[in-house]
Amino acid sequence: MRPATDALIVIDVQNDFCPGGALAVAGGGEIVGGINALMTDFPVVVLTQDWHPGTHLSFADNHPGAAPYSLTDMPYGPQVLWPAHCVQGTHGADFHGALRTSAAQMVIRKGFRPEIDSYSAFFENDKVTPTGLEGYLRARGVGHVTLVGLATDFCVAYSALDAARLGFGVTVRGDLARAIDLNGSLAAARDQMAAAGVVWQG
Ligand code: VGL
Ligand code: ZN
Repeated sequence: MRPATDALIVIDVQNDFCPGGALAVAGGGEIVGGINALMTDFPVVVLTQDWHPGTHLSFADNHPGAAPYSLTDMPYGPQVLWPAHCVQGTHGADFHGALRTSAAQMVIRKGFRPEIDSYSAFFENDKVTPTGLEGYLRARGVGHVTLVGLATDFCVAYSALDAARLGFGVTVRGDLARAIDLNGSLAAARDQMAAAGVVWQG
């Protein structure tokens, strides 16, 4: 077991991000076994769950005429328009069936406000609205977070960058994460994480 100050944050290992899902990430299902095994090493385990209302403005369907994966301008900056995914209460929003969810003490839901997306586990995409995860981790005395899950270049990377900005030590297990890789987003995310001092393993 790692020290009491070490947390594992499992990002969005949900059906819609796995093969067969609405926003499937290639290889998304193959990381589940390794994540389950890693959970046993950590005293603090948190899961995040992308949790959108059907009216969410990150969905291309809610912008008539807009194509999935195109960009739009939101008050907080550019926003990719995604296929509808992880709609609250649907099978797509459920965790992957093999994920050992019982090992987690905390589930953070994010992206529930229709007008703002939330990639990061810490802040919504305006970079100021908190999810509550920082307070939870600090209250439990956490100083270092290890991140795994989906997708490497969106929710994992945004979470890693926010964690580093908040002063946590941050490791991303690249072998237990998979990327969407939209227009070079994986290379850009890896550069930003490296510049922020995030340790990449795997
Ligand atoms: C994610 C796109 C939209 C992710 C969530 O989990 O990386 N990506 N919503
Ligand atoms: Zn989403």
